[in-house]
Order: sequence, then structure tokens, then C-alpha cells
Amino acid sequence: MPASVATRKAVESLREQIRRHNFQYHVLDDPDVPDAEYDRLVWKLEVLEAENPELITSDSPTQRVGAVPVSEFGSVQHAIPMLSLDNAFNEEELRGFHRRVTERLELDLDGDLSYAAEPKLDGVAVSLLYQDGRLMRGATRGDGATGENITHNVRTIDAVPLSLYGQGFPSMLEVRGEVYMPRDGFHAFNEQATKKGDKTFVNPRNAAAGSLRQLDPRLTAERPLDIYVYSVGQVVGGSLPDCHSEILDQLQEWGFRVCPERKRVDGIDGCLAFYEDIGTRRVSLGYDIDGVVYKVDRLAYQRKLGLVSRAPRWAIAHKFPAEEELTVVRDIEFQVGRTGAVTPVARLEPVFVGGVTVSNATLHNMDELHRKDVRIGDTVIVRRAGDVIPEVVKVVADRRPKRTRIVKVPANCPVCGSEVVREEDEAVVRCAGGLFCVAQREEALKHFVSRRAMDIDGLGGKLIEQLVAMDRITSPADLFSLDKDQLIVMERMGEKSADNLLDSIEKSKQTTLSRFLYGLGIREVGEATAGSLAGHYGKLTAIVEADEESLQAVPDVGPIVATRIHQFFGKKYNLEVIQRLIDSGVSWSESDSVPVSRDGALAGKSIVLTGALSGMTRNEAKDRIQAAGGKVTGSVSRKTDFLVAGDKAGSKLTRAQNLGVEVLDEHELQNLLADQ
Ligand code: 9MJ
Repeated sequence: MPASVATRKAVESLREQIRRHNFQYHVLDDPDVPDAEYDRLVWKLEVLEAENPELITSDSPTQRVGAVPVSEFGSVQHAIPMLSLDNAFNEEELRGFHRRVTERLELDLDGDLSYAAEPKLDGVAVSLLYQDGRLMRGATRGDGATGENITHNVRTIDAVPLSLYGQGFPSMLEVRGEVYMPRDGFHAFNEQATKKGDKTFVNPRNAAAGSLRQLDPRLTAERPLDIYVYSVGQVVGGSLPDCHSEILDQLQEWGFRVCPERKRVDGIDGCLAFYEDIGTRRVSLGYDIDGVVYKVDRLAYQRKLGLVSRAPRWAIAHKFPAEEELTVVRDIEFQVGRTGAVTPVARLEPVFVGGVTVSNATLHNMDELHRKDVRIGDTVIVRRAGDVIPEVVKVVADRRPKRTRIVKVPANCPVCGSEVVREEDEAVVRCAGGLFCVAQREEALKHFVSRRAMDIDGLGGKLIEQLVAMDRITSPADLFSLDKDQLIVMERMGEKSADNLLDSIEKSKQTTLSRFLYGLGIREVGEATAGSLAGHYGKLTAIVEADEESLQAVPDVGPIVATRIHQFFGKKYNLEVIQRLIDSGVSWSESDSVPVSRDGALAGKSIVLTGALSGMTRNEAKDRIQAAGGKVTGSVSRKTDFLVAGDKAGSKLTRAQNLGVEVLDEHELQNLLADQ
């Protein structure tokens, strides 16, 4: 029985509502209904379509994912070639581009020629062809003239409209843009893949490319892909505005996602300011970019400028320093940290990456080293993004020389020769030497004197290394018996600096219980836990005597942390050092350790700080949050209550937004603290 008029109308109305919600969600980033309501509409439509299959159309929102894999990718001729972009790697090259443009257009070099400036997305370029408003074909760029037909896969990307929104579109409209995988989605995808033992991707761009190269669209549909469009190709039967930036506004109205960072700028100064601005915010964008693109905004000028060998004369990509580079592993050595963790470190042929020269990169731990199978002599991809420690991403397999050296876990600590052990369920191997190991001793001392612990000014890493090497100090307690004669013989130590250092050592004796506990360097006891312990027990003796069960009553102390604390105070050596410290005059007043406010404005709240604060230092903010009963942690998770975002907040802000964590600015934090 054919569907009734009422059913047809219901189907149309549901599709219309779904398209509108899609527009709000994907294009405007402003959902107007909760997910549950959206899902209900789709479900209703699915039911009606199942009952009336003759009403199914290929642009119905239910028809994104085809059930049958394609057997191969067909090829697609681009009616208008898909262009590539010339690059400018520095300001001089950019100025050269601007000079050529203004000369050809016979304009004033210092005039305010408008450019459309856009971030340069690091994804996969695609072409989407719409006929009478319906998506007919999706294709890769390929060599610019011929690409691959990936219609079955682009259809699965929720942000790609299957039919255009609004009115007035040309009967034939080809839209071009970049399919990318947002960083969060990339990490989540890799995490899942690791759990399942599946292949992981090296970076979001490879993940996007790999996802679009699936024969089975059901696999592509599971990948968190997104799109920003940035130009048009073939246009028949309709007209578009006469400048690039307005074309993008129009595309947005027709239902395409356009990068919100794009901006019309004037002249070379406008371009440079845009480059600076995007460069500082690059880490927090949520997706990878490798530069910015400037396009002469007026199409009449674009036509006049024309092309030269597949690249337009009217556009240029102004590249950021690469975050990934190739280099060769000269050696793999092992570093010993404060807790004895023995970490493999690759010593590299120095390489310029992420804006600095890198000659060491972490390999994290032995499991990572084995998984990546990094060998001495290998060519590797090194990554340094933002302020992150440089890391070896992967080995370039086809550049492996015949003779490479595989590095094994050392049986003995490379520093002190003690046995190296691996604890059950831990990826980390550790030197069993404890404070017998010079490396652990040095690191423990550096930690003890650090600003957030005992805060001994003027006692830097190099000096500690010298003092340890000369056997002047073996434990923190020895610091307090140093005298001027011992100090003055050290390298670069004058009389005045020796006096100043002795002065700061003396001053540091008056401390707080939580700083002292933190400074002891008990494994798993960071600042927040040290604060909780001090607040909960108030007295050091009570903590020393506490059993594991009682320790677990302290906020944030679980069984593992409780064991670590109990083990630490169970060691005679540690108790002796503590006693010597106290005998040397290290003290704190008990009022410093008043229980952490249980009814303070931030009681029980977990808070992450990011970006630069203007009205207080980060440490002041930490102290005040702790005094108000809150806990400051380093990374954003679902358990985080607030993210305080200062100026130039980075990726933590994006993560918080994605997880729905409440974001406060500095002013709002001040208000909360003022409620105390
Ligand atoms: C990227 N990759 O973000 C272009 N692109 O324009 C932007 N690529 C482009 N524009 C013409 N924003 C050719 C390529």
C-alpha cells in the first residue's frame, strides 16, 4: 500500500527538523536540542522509512552509511583542477609574495589590499559535488586533475550535508575543503585501537587519510571525521558573491562548516598579525594546522593574477615550523629519575623541529621502546609540539640500515650499577639502588630544594650535582650542615653567593608540613596529596604512624598511594633523615597544617589551571584554592570540576570544553575565592 499523504508529510517534516538541528550543531556549533531529542527524531524517521521503503531518498539523514563496501575506488576527473598552494617559510618569502601580487595588480605595495586569511588545515583535501542541492559525488584531490571517488565515505561524515540548506544555490555546485580528524577524536580512536590490539595512527592527518581510504563505509562511519570547506570549484546555474570571504559566508548559510578562525585582513601587516595570533593559539585549536593561508579576497583580482603550474598566484601558505621531522638515532641511553625509573632516551642527530633544535627525545619506557622497535642507526620521526617534551613517534621502516643495534633493558643501573627491577603491572623499570644511586640522590635533592617544596633559592641543579659528586651531601639533611668553606670551593661560587645560599638554606628551615612532606619525594605523593595528608593529620608523627587503612581515609589517598606512604615511613633510613632534618632546625607550626577547609568555597573541588593569570601567580592561585578546600591537579578529566583559563589557554581548554567541564576565567576564580 503506498504511503498516505500524512505519512509523506510526517517524513518530510522529520527530515526538515533533523536538517535544521544538524545545521545548528555542525555549522553554527550551537545545538538547539539535546542529543536525546535528536536521536528520537532520527529513530522516528527510521521507523517510518522502514514501514514505507518507497519514501527513502538518498539524501535522507538516515542514509549516510551504505551497507555494502565498494570493490575499488573509481577515478574522478576534476572539471576544474584542484590547486595546490605555494609556500612561504618566513616573513621575507611572504613579503616577496605580496610584492609580486601588488606589482601584477598595479597597486600600492603599502596599500591595504584585502586578503582572506585562514588556518591551513592538515587533513585531506576533498571535493564535494552537489546537483540541485543533493550530494552526488565526493572525491579526493589526487594529482589535482584526477582524484578517487570516495562518495561512499564522505557521506558518512555527519558534518557533510547530504542536501543543501536554505535556498538560492547553483544547480551544480562543487565545494572544496579539508576533511580532518579533531585531536580529541584521534587520541580516543588510538586509545581504543591500542586496547583492541589494532593498528594505531601516527598523527591525525594519517588517521583522516586512512579513514577516507576504506572500501567499507561502515568503517569510515566509526571514525571521528570532520570537515571545513574553503573554496568552490565548478559552479553552474547560479551566481556567487564576488569575493572569497563572502563566498565562504554563503557556503556556511547553505550548510557547510567553515573555519571560524578565518578573517579578512588588510595588507602585509594584517597577514603577519593573523599568523602571530593563530600561531599562539595553535595548540588550543583542537585540530592540527601547519600554517595559515592568505588569499587575495577579490575574485576579479584572482582572475587577473591567474595560475602558474597548478598553484594560484593569488594565494600562499605561510607555514609554521614543522612539528615533526626526520632524524637519525645516534644512541639510546638510559636516564635515572628521582624514583629510580630508568627511562630510555634517544640521542639524535640534532634537528630543527617545532621551532627549536632537538638532540634528545624521550622513548617513555621499555614497553614503548619495544612497541616502536627503535634501534640505534634508525631514521625516526621526532615530534615536538608546543612545550611538550620531544618524542620519537615512529621508525621509518624503509630507511632502516642493514646494521642497527637493538637496545635491551640494562640489567644494572647505568649510574650506580645496582640491579634494575620491574615491578608487577608496571611499564617502568627501576634502579633498586634507592638513595645509594647518585642519580636518584641528585634528583631527590633537586626535588627537595625546589620552589614548591623547601624553596631553597640559589641551589641549582649543577651545584647539587657538584656537591653530590664531591660527597659533600648524600641526603637532604646534609644541606643544613654545609658551611661557607665547603661552598666557596665550588665552581662559579663567590663569597657573596655562598653567603646568600647559606641564608636561603637557613630561611627554608621555617616551612609548612605539606611542603616538607612533598619535598620528601614519597612516590605518588604530589603537592595535592601532601596537602591533604597535612590537613588530615596535622602532625608528622601521626602520618608516620598511620597504617594503610587509616591513610585511605584521607581524600585522594587510594590503596596504592597508602602503600607507598606506609612503605616510605617504614624505612629506617628515611626516618633517620627526617630526624636529622628536625634536629637541624627544620620546623613548621602546627597551625600551618590546619585541616584543609571542608566547607571552604571550593571544598572537595578538583581544579585545573591553564594559561597565564594576570592578577596572581600560578602558585598563589594554587595556595588560595587549597586554602579554600580545593585541589589543583595537572590534567583535565571528567572528574575535574573547573578549569581556570588564563590568557593564551592551551589544549587543556579545548579538552575541558569537549568534556563539558565548567570553564572559569580569572575574575570568576577571584570571585569564588572572595566568597571565603
Ligand atoms: C587548507 N588546507 O586549510 C586551501 N586550505 O585553497 C585552505 N587549503 C586551498 N585553503 C586553494 N584553507 C587551494 C588550497
